[in-house]
Amino acid sequence: MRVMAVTHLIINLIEVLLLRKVNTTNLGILLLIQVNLFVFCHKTNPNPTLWTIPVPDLAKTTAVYGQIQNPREIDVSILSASSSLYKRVEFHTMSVDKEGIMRMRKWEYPIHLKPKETIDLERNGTHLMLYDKQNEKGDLWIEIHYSDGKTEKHIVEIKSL
Ligand SMILES: [Cu+2]
Repeated sequence: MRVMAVTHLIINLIEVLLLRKVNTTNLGILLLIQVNLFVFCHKTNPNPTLWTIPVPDLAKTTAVYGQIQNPREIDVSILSASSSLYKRVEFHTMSVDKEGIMRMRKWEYPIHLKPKETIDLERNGTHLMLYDKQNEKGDLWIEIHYSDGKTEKHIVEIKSL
């Protein structure tokens, strides 16, 4: 992503030079745009906060655990989630029914989060459910799409228990 931001900078500089519009204001604005781009490109969470366990190659679904946090000072909603290797991502909650059996229930979007609220995803508790495996190879990551337009990318760590 750093390479991408640098490429943007070079392309923009060439454009400005070709148009002979170089002055300090233009350069200042350009620099500001590039800094923003750079920050935007670095939204990937550096510390894996989500994890899963290895599943057999034939398995089409898997569950993901960990934490998803709203770092904002304001309310926000999760509108949807997507994954690199799976077609569909759902939030599931677990609850005990009248017969005393643990059941998974789909937590419908939008999922509301208060300021600084954290969703704990744990085994036998709320979790992410990934459906319809599309690819066998590659890193597993999940993108969370928020109501404020931001997308958060989480690399999912594979933990063997
Ligand atoms: Cu589930």
